[in-house]
Amino acid sequence: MPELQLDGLLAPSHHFGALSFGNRASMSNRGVASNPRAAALQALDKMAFVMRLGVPQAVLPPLFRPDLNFLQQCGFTGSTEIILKTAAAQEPYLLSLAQSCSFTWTANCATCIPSADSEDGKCHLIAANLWSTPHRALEGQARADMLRHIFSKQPFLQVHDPLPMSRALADEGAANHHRFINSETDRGVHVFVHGDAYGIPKNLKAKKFPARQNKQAQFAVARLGQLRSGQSFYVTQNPKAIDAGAFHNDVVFAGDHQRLLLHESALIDQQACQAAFEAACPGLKLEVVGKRALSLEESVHCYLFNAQLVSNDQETVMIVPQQCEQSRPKRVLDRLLAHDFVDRVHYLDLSQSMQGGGGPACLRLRIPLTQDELSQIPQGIVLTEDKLASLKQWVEKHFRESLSTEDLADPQLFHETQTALDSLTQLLDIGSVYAFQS
Ligand code: SUG
Repeated sequence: MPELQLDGLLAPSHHFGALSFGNRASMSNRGVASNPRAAALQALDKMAFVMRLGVPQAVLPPLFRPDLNFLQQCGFTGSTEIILKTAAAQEPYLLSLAQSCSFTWTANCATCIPSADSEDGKCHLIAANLWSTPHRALEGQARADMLRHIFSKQPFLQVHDPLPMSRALADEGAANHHRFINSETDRGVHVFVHGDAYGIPKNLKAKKFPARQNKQAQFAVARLGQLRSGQSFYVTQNPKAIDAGAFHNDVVFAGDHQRLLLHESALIDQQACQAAFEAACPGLKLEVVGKRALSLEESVHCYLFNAQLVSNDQETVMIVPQQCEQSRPKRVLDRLLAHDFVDRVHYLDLSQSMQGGGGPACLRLRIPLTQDELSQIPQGIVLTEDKLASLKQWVEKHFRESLSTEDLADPQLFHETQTALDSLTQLLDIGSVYAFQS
């Protein structure tokens, strides 16, 4: 099954709001000016690299920001200009939430149960509610609506609304989900990783930072996606990893359908989990990195485990952030090459995303599709060389090179965003998506 890589585009209000408690990069960039243009171009460079390997690559349009509805629900009234100005003066934090572009980390937008693994033979995308952080909690329903709009003519694909907004069902999408393939049956083997669960013993709970993924949410996701029974594991994140800043499992766990790379402190009962994964996926290439080679803190700093693994007929490439070029992570990567875990390592500058705590794998949602399903994906969102050139021009025309938190109330930024998103929907040929277009 080919795997579509769906990457989210940014909106012009990309900024560092220090909005994610437990995400060390986010917490340490409070007040730092962002570069929305560089952020969008860096994300496009990654997509270009993947596309040129021959891997199907598509783009997901941004959500509209600011979320004016949210600000209105918080009691701000009047014209857009007045709402922005009053919110900036009285509640700059709420304005930052409303202007957040964290939806760019598309791994969090949904969990995919592909048609090969579902009872009804449909591909299911279950949008995540992102309950755990106040800014990301504003994304879920809007993402579901957008996915439904884009895939409205694809009857093989069903988009589900996010789970109810409740701590008991906190869900962060594919960042805590992995799919292997059993090479003997060709069926998917799903691994759901949670940090919280109803009745979880105290010693399995993170102490310093919140666990964002709830196990009951993952049971619900599997039910909604009609996941065939007998193909899934529900395993627990090591609280030490969460407390070290691995707020999502994909900060310490990477792989593809036949490879797994993980930190030795990623999971509870890790030895038993590894044995179970190996039994379920004969031929699984498994690499465990010990804390002596790379501590949890170093892993969270360089995001080596947030590698995006992509393959074509010739090679498997591991895309990692350029922070991994430092000597200790590089030594780990050199060892992986020596073990033939992958054929090549590609270092990329994703500094703007990394400042928000997002690496290569965070930026994409994997959607395994049959060839037939893939051929039905709306061509407007599929990346080609021509579309890439147009998207680069679009970014250069509409995105600023510097944005501070004070700029978030600038009415001009609001107008720039409207113009940018209006022209994007034309460029991608996806009709009217945003409320202001209707
Ligand atoms: O949810 N950062 C995101 C990073 C998400 C990374 N995704 C995966 N690991 N799959 C988050 O914490 C930072 C926003 C800010 O500080 O302005 C932020 O939302």
